[in-house]
Amino acid sequence: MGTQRILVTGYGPFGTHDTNPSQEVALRLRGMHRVSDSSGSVTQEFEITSRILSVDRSGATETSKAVLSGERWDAILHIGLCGSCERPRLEQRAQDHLDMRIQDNSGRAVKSSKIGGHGHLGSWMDLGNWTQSSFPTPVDISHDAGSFVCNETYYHTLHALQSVHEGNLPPPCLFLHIPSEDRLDVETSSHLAMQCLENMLALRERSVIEVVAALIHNEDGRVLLAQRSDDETWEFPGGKCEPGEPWKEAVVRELHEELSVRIVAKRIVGTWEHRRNEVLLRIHLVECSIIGGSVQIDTKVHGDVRWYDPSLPEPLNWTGRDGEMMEYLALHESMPC
Ligand code: PCA
Repeated sequence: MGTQRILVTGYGPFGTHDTNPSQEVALRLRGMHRVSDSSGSVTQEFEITSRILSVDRSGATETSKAVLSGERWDAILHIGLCGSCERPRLEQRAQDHLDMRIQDNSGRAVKSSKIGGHGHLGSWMDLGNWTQSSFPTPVDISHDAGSFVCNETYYHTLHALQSVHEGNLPPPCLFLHIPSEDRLDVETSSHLAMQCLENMLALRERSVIEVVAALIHNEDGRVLLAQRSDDETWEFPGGKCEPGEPWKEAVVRELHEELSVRIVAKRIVGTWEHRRNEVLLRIHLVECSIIGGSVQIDTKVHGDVRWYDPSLPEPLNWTGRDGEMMEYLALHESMPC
C-alpha cells in the first residue's frame, strides 16, 4: 500500500482560553510517519498535513469546502479542545444543532438552530469496537460533540464527505475532543491522536463487507422492519454493497430488489460492526424516504414487514445488532430543535 495522505486539524485559542492544545497537537503530528509491526518491518507509511482552523464559521467550513472542491485525503482527524472534559472524547456523530453559549472568534453566537437540516450525521466507524488497550489514556465515546464550532466543523465535513461519493464509502473521519493541558499533557494527547489514526487506517485494510440498512419512517414516526425468511429475525431492510458500489446506490438497489420500493438515501445515521460466520459486516444505517411504489415482500428474502415505534420498545427476535440500532434511535435520534 502506498503512502496514506491524512489531514489533521486543530484550532487556535477562543473564548477565555489563551492557548488551545489542539493546535499544538495538530502541528506536532505534521510530516511523515512510519508504523512498524512487532518484527520491526514497516506496515504503513503516512503523511500528515496539519491545518489550524479559525474558531468561526469560516474555520468550520474550511475542510468541507476543500472536500467539495476536490481535495482528497485517506483520513481526516479533527481535534478540538473540550474545556469541561476530564478525559478525551471520541465523537461518534455530529448533531444538526448549534446553540452557542459564548461568542465565536468572529463575534457570532448562533442560538438554537439547525446547521444543515439534514439530521444528525454519524461517522461511518463503529468506535465501540476499537481496541482501546493501545491508547495512552482512557477515552469516552460520545454522541454529543457539543453545540459550538467543533460540532459545526464535524457536521460540515461529514456532510461534504457523504455528498462526494467515490467508491464504497467516504474515507474515515473522526472528531477527537481533548481536555485542557492541566488535565492531559500535549504529548499524551498527540500519542492518542496517532492511535486514533492507526485505528482509522486499519479499517481500510481489514477485510470487511460493507452493508447498508435502510431507516424509513412513516408519518407517525414508526420505522419499517422486515422479517427474514431464513431465521425469522427482524431487521432493517437492506443488504451488502457490491464491490466499489457507493452506499447510496446500494441501499436504493437493495430496497428495490427486496421490497419493490423506490427510495432516496439521505444520510448515514450510524455504523455497527457485526461478526457473522468469520466475516466482519460493517452495517451502515442510512436514513431514506420512499418516493415510489408500495412495499411488497419478496418471500425468498422476507416473510413479513411491520412499522415499529422506537419509543415503545417491544421484544423482538432481532437480526445481528439491529436491536441495538433501534435502541440507539430511541436514545439519540430525537431532534433537539
Ligand atoms: N473547541 C471548541 C471550538 C474550538 C475548540 O478547540 C468546541 O468544542 O466547539
